[in-house]
Amino acid sequence: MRIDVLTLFPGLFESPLRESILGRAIAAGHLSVQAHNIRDWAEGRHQVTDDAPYGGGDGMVMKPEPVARAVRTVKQSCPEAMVIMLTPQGRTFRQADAEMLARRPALIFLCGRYEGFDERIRTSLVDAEYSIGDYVLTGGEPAALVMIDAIARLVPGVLGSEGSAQSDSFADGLLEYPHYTRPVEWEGQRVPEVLLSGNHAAIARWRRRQQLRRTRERRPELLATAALSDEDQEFLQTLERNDGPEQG
Ligand code: 4FV
Repeated sequence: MRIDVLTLFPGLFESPLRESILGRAIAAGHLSVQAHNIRDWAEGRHQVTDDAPYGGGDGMVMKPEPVARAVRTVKQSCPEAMVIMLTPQGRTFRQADAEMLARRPALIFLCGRYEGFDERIRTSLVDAEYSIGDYVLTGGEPAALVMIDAIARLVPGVLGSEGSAQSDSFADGLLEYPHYTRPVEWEGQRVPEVLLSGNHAAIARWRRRQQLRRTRERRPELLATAALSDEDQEFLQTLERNDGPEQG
């Protein structure tokens, strides 16, 4: 997969893309990530990339011309690339979006600053708009990094031994089950016996029930879209019936 990022601060992508899983994946050639400075496509001695908003108001707006030149230049070498604008007005990024985007050959992320982009960028050059959440960032760069991380780990070969994406939170639409490792006893807290039993069917059943319980408690709205078996439904009904003490 090829990823290009258009930003006024390409330095923000250096270390995150050098470290750990992403760093190794890029070094191994599983994906390429290039950050380009939009200012390189701005004209004039001062390479201006932003200007005052028509109609007045605070802040500055990113000019269309440098961004358009940047997008068109990158697309010359990658016509199939999907152009993604990071904006609080975009659809909220979800795991399903990460799975869909991870199947694309190439992505171009447009990172805004100040009040954002001139509207004509959105209407003439953008294929999709994403938000990572209902809060305001200083720029689209952190949002692009979040999306790149969530997408890259789904690219074949990236995760390697670090575990599989199959057992992810949200992979089956539910929150993940609790994890335990050594020591078996820590500050008086013991690892649940079933996990020490070696009985894989019982362990799988316990984990599934933990997922259902935790999702019901913390994100009940997810249950409506999760793929639930009859056994799952029965277990949820028992929880419904007796919101009493924990059941193994
Ligand atoms: C954002 C978000 C976000 C808005 C103005 C950058 C900022 C500034 N992007 N999800 N939330 N962007 O807050 O994606 O230009």
